[in-house]
Amino acid sequence: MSTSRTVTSVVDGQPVTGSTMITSSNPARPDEVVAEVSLADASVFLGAAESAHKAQAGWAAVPAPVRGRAIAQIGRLIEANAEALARIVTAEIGKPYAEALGEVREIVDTCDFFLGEGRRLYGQTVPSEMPDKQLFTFRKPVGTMAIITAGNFPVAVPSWYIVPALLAGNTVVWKPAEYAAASAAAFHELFVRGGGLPDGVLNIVHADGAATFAGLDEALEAGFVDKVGFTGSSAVGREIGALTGRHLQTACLELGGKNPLVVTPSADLDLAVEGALFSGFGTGGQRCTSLGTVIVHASVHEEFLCRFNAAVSAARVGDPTQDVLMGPMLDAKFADRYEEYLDWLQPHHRPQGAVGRISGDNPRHGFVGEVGDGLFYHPVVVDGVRRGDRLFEEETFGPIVGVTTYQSLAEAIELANAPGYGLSSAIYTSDPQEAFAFRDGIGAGMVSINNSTSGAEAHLPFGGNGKSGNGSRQSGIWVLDQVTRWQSVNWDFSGRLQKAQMDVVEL
Ligand code: UN1
Repeated sequence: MSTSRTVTSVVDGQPVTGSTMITSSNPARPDEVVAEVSLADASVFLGAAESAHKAQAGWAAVPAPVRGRAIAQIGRLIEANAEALARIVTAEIGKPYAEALGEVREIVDTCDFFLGEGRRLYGQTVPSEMPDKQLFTFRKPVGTMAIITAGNFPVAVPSWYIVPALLAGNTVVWKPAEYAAASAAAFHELFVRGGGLPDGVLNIVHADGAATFAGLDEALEAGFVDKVGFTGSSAVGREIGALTGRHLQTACLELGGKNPLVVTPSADLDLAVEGALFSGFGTGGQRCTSLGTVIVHASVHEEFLCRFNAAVSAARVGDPTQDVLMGPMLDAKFADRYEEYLDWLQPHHRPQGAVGRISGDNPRHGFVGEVGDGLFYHPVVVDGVRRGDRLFEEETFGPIVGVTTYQSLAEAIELANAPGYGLSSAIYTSDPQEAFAFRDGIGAGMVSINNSTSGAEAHLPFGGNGKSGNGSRQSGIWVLDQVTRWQSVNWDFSGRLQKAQMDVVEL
């Protein structure tokens, strides 16, 4: 299509082309090319890391309040260009336009939060055990961060890393998902222009996974990368964690989820249905926070299922530029993987007694608008999933929700924790004690009470446990522990050598 653009890496302020060209196409209309993307090889990643490394001291020397002002200006420019950026996101990954606009809003919220942090970035004063001596702590930037992000939130999730990283005085090499390259390029351009960022401070490298791993390995070896931020699958997260660990560096890992939603007998069932619908099928189920399994009390199971199926059948699915709950899959590779789950659900692949009826799938579900060869699927509800079923245990990253029943809250919590992820979770109840007991027992990093598993606000800690990550948290004040390291200072003005633990002051 004539409006497609060519996207290249940008290293030290200069465009860098690679040896391979791929296209990023519109998943709603696969013959519409959104961008021609020049993929870099490992040496470009290494060069970008070196540029970032060289630019870091200069950027860290800019007073933090001035860096905060740069973040403020980025936020204003993003806000002024919100609709244009959201349109690119919708065209490139098929996210419904209203959601895409919300995603851009999340960048602005993140900038709003951090612009003031430039005037705080507090350290502490700490008393000494000795006289005429004072202890302090300072937050220092980690240095250069390599940030590798998925394409389901092609602009908001990168901002969760990049905004605090820059604010704290770090420089960045960012590797976005190839299938979201145009969204990433537009974001990068607005950040560099809005913040007036010096060359080398925010580099972008479009590369495939193999080139990224090779380049990252070399960059870590050379000492050009001090910290890695990765949002994506648990499988790749393990590899990133292992690679980073080999170089004695750390990674902030935000990985998958198999997020449960518990419906108790005291729940407002209509509210629970609305929550399950958005949690399960918003973004086509392709959020790390998407709903995996509804765990519903046996006494309200039939009623919940009946209302849920009706809501799923009535949901608008189709052209993401229109008012729909769900557009197409993000990209062919996700559609292919999702097809495996659909195949598995076919009766001849179904293990004896493993799953119950596929109740919400309605092949006659009308799609909104022209869907042609787009990567569109019907939303599917599978009632009767059980422990051990793939659908119960695995993150599907697609528009499919399992349903199972429980008898006691302890059983519900056990089922909710069973798959071993621990990102998000939800409970619908009108009993505060039940809500509190769930909060206490659930292993997830995030808990919603009478709200969706997805749609976290941008200033609360975001992150998970178990297979969902390595315990790191993003967002709000908490992400500062990812982008800075504490330096402790002890200042002795006694004029003599006072030895800790040895020159003990007696009362
Ligand atoms: C993700 O899918 O990687 O809480 C992030 C949410 C969004 C972010 C999801 N704010 O669902």
